[in-house]
Amino acid sequence: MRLTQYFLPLLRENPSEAQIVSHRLMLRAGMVRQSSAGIYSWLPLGLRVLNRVGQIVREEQDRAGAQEILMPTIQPAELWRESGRYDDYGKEMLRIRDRHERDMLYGPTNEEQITAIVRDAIRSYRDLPKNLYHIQWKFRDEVRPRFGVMRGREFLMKDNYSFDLDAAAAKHAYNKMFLAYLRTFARMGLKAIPMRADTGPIGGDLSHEFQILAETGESEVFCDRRWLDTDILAADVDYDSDLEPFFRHWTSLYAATDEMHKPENCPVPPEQLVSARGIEVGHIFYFGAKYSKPMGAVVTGPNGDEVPLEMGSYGIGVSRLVGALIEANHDDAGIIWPDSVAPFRLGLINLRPADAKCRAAADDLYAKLRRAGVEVLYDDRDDSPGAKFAAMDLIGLPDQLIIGPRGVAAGTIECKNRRSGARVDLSLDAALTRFTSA
Ligand code: P5A
Repeated sequence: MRLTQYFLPLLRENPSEAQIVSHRLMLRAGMVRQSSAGIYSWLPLGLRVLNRVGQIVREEQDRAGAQEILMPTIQPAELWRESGRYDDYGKEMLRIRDRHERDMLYGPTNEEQITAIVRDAIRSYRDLPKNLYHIQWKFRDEVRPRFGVMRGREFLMKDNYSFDLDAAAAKHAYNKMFLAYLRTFARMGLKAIPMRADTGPIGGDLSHEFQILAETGESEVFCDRRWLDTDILAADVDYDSDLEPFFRHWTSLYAATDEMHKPENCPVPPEQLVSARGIEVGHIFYFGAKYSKPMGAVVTGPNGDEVPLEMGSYGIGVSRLVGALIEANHDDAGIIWPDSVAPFRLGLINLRPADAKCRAAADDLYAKLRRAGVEVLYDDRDDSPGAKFAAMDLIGLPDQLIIGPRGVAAGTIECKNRRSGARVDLSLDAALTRFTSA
């Protein structure tokens, strides 16, 4: 993509409304613009990251055996009256009346909707297990939307729902998602610690939040100091094997959110306990028959008796992750994207677009990289070198290739790694090979 053609409205100054670094950088790097409180438009650069995050989430859901669907954002109120949550949910729910005076709502979550779909389609235990997910916008009329996309009112969530015959099978489904979440966040280069958590309005009694430790986190969290030195690897475990030992291993070190942490019962001695702030990027729940029972979602079991479906639900804050990734990956000059979620793999800077030789060399390299399938953002603007360096550092692509008159005369190009700052001069061919052979 040529920068002269790209819609990338960068801001030089820090926007005064942004209190935390990710919000500031998302606005300055032209990723999002606020539409109203807690509601954002995603611009080309931001949408690329959002889609890449969504794609990693999707691949790990598919790997774990969940199947993608797409449910609507607008739901009928009757479904929520069936479960009893219509009144419980309070002012967070955006209620809408259609032209026929029917009560509708903009979904804050989809437990009721999916339970109705599965109830109407599944009759026998032989149809189980099932696990269905979607990536869809939600609306919660939060009292205090803040920190940009971190606590929005409209936000993108991956949510999925598991359906099983009995508690043991449902726990296996929970364990699968537990593993899938560890893998998902690890692939983004994030250390998300699973913590025992409160279940709030979703319900049930088994629940884990996945928390990234960050000063700007909204929740207070507690964990064993040893978590700080633990590498959470993208473990490759067979999803069909017994996952209990795996689950026990990853929950053996203490970690709990504020609501669950009771100092008097904490097994970790005070000197070994870390108290920190966390960003909740995922939350999983096992709630058994909480929705299936009132909504009549039953199957015929092996003995011919009717049993309510055992359910769990599992959420990842896809749009929140974009902010969380920046909180975890930035410096004074701007964002530093991990390769796995970067909006473009490479930035190509032509320092002197007016110089015919520079232009020819840069255009040629750009064409070759594109032909090789490398995603490149090519700064072909007529601007000062300083402005170009600052813009490239701000948007944080993993590597930069810099072409200038001196290099062109010597047949070389400068290659700068955004994270380490390391610079090397390479021949044009070597630069091409470096980024096309991976
Ligand atoms: C699980 C999936 C649920 O809603 N129902 C379906 C369950 N869980 S949750 O914890 O309430 O939300 C799941 C994740 O969504 C993100 N999230 C938000 N992101 C941005 N702005 C918000 N206002 C917001 N609220 C929730 C979080 O990452 C959360 O873990």
